[in-house]
Parts: sequence; structure tokens; C-alpha cells
Amino acid sequence: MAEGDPVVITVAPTGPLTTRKEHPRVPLSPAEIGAAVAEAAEAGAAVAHIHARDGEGLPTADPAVYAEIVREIRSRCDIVVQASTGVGLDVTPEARVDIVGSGDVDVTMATLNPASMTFGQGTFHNPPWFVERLAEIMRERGIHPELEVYDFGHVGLCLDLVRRGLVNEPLQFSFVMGVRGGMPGDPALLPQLMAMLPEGTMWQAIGIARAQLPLSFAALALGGNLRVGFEDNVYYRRGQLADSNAQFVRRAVELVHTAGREPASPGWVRERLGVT
Ligand code: KMH
Ligand code: ZN
Repeated sequence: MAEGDPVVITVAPTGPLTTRKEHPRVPLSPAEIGAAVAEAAEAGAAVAHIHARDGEGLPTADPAVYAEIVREIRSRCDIVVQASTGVGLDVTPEARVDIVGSGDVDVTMATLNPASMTFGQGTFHNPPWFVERLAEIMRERGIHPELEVYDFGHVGLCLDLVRRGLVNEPLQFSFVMGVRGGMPGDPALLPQLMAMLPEGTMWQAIGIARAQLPLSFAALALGGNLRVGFEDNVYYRRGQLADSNAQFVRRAVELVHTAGREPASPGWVRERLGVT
């Protein structure tokens, strides 16, 4: 991020794992997600990272549900919409290709997870054929990849996709920290991760659970962007659930202002990434 650039705040309101048991107001239906994202956009979020759930609240890659979520969001606000292609551990890579491959889901960005790994108690399947297929489809359709890395070796895999022309600059990385099976939620790792990136690469820190707030402070200090929301953390402070996703966004905006910066608008993000 260039000196003086605004800070991009992404809201991840749902995720694949958070249930009503963890938070009674996690938005699950397309209309609930649309309303939560609009409230977060009003609070200062520029990007919405979305996951879809089926009628039972389980993660789904059904393009029709994704398309419905996008419609619900777009009817309320102009936030940049980013589709998760990670979906959930039990959804196959074959099914996940359809999110960007079907042509029915009109999103500006989508995630690209470069490697398979242990994820909590399960396995997150991202075999090389799947990563390459997703990258090709996104390149063809002008969908900008959010490169989600959970460990140091994943950065190299992403840069290899760039070298092979499957992913184009400007690059946008997420350092996901605090997943069991990935790197720990330790802010001291950020400078080493940053050192692996080409100059001018945008990045954000995704801190899971109690790593969320310390990593937000560290990302701000080091020139990174912020992500908040019920996908990553439901506690506003120890023992106290957040009221809403927007409450997290409001706190992120406060941090940004305390750091003497401004939150980015959706328009700024589109211009910076060269997308419409
Ligand atoms: N579904 C999780 C296993 C993404 O959104 O692309 C990881 C995830 C990543 O949520
Ligand atoms: Zn996600």
C-alpha cells in the first residue's frame, strides 16, 4: 500500500462454520446477508466477502444461492462483492468451480486458496488442478482473485501462478492467521510475510478468533488492510458477543482514524484493482 492510501475494510459476515449456536444473529439467508452487508457498508466496509448457506444453514456452492446473495447486496449498496470459493470443508472442489464457472454469479472478486491443508479438525481440499482451473476462469471473466494464504509456502504457490500468467497484477493477498493447520495468529510473522511479496502488493490480515484485534493493530501499523466479521470472530471483547457485523466495522473505522488514515470507498478499491 502506498503511503497515504486509504485502508480497505472487508466484512466477512457469515463464513462456513459460524452457526446460530456461536452467534444467534449470524446472517445465513440471502436477505439476511444482504441486510448485514448493507449495514456494514454504511459503517465503512468497502468489500464484502460472502459465503452461501443452504436451507439447513450448511455451506453450499450453489451458484443460484450466491447469485441471490449478490442481488440482495446490490439492491442495497455498491460495496465490492467477493465470493468465497473456499465454501466449506465438505463441499467438493468440483462443485466449487461452478461459483465462478457457471457465469451466473456476477462478482468483482473471488477467493483463490492455493493449497490443501489440515483445517481445524478437517481437510481443506485445494488440489493443483482446481487452483489452476479457478485461476483460469477468473482471469477469463475478469474476476479479481483474493489470494488467501494460510502459511509461508502458500505465498510461493501464488507467486508461481503469477509467473505462469494465471494470475495478473495488481495482487491482493490475505494472510489468514490462527487456523489450526496454518500459521499462528502472531503479529510478529507479518513483516516476514510482507517481505515475500512483490513491491506494491496489497494485503490484509485475517486474524481468527482472539487473533483478530491484535492483527488489525499490526496490519494498520505495517500498511495492510483489515478484515472483520462473524466468519473470523464473534466476540467483540472477551466473553461479550458482538452486536452485529457492523459493530466490528465501526471499530475498524475507529482504528483507521486513530492511525490517522481514512477507510477506502468501494470506488477506490475498484480503481486500485482495475475492475468494474
Ligand atoms: N471455507 C474455509 C475452509 C474462503 O473463503 O475462500 C476457508 C475459507 C476460505 O472460508
Ligand atoms: Zn471465507
